[in-house]
Amino acid sequence: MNSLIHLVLVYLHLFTAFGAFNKPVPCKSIVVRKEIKTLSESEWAMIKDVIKKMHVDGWFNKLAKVHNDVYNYVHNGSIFLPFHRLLTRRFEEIGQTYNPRFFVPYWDAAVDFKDPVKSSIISSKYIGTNGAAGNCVVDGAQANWIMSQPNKHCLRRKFNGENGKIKPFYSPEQMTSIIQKSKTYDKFRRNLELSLHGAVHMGFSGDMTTNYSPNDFVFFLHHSNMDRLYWKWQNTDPSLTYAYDGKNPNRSAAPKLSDKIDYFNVTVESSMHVGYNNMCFTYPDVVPLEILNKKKDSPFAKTNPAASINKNNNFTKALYDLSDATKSKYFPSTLEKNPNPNKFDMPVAFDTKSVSTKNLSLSDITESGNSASNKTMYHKRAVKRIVYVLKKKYRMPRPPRPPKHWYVMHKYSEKNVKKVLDRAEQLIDTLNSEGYISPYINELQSYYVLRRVRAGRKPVIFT
Ligand SMILES: [Cu+2]
Repeated sequence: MNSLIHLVLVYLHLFTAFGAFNKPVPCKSIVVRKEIKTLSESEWAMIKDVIKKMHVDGWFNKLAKVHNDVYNYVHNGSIFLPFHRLLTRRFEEIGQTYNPRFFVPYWDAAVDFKDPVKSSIISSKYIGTNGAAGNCVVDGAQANWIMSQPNKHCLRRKFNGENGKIKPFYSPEQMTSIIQKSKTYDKFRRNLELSLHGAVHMGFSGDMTTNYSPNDFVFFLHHSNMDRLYWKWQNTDPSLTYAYDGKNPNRSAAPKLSDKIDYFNVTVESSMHVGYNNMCFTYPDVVPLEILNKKKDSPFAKTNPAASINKNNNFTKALYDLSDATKSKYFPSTLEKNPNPNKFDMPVAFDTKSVSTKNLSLSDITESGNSASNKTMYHKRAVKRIVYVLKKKYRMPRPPRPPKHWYVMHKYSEKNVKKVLDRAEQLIDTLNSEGYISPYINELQSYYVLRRVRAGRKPVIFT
């Protein structure tokens, strides 16, 4: 008898334990969140039209208030990524009630790391430029918007650099290293939140450095990108898809997958699996594991994720030229035979506005009077000259350290921030000391020039 009761109890226990992990429900259709620079004219016009209507109907104000109400809980802790995934998705779902084709594009700000204001995104065609009088935004998709949270004011931006510039962001190389090196969820969350996440908020300032940052559409473009990097990391290994550990501020218990996310009243677990449970979106350069594993009936089947993306392109190859010591310390996946494509975030990105043909002219890097018969000599001298010019001119910059009020506002521990940023700076210094030229520097062509000459071909200026 006793053993029967025991058996029943064990059965019940197993049953409830199994029941606690709800089987994710696949999405019927999935929207692909494209990079903002890759949108067609009509796609961008549609998105601009939808966000304008959302603003008129008060949705920006509502979501900015939500973000403020839960601010101290959803930053500086484990719930940071699931909460912002849900907030961005909620914004997208509301937008889809205005136009079913709506999606939240992402802005890969890392690509524009060196001199962010040169990005074509920061222009009247896209999201507008720095605030004018009173720091009010007067051009772009949100020109002259008046916000009501926390009180009536113009949407504000006050770029953090000198002369209307934005100080450097973290690079795609840094993001790639974070993806490859973060072995636990909380390490990944911390590396992302404290680096590129903070740098973009601080770069724009104005509303972007208040609790009401969703007032600025840049917030959603940026968090779409944060979410892309998170979803990418989740797909680097099956054990990471549902990984969740660390600590949450203002909560004593350890974070659990069954935790409800404040305001949205859904569990962390149900938001984890993109492509399921209303998380009906993906990104063009994330290859879900189920696609890599050729799972049948995947909700991603129609989104055509390119399995080879980012793995073999010329930008990724730049990392393979680094020394073995640097590769094993910062980019261990470059030493793998057949790495998972999600372990790289080095997209081929070519911003026509920021590529200057003036910065490096042919006469800067070649010498006149070379003949084909003097090829070896010519290449040797050309390489030497190019390396000299490039190394001096095109070092990767260190992003600025956050100011004191940023730590205080987020309740970040100064020690933790220092640890993350020290390591980030070590990578930048290492790359510079190896003479690495990032393909994302604005003078992108110089990189190709160098590669061509090293390969023994005549340098060509790309225009
Ligand atoms: Cu936030």
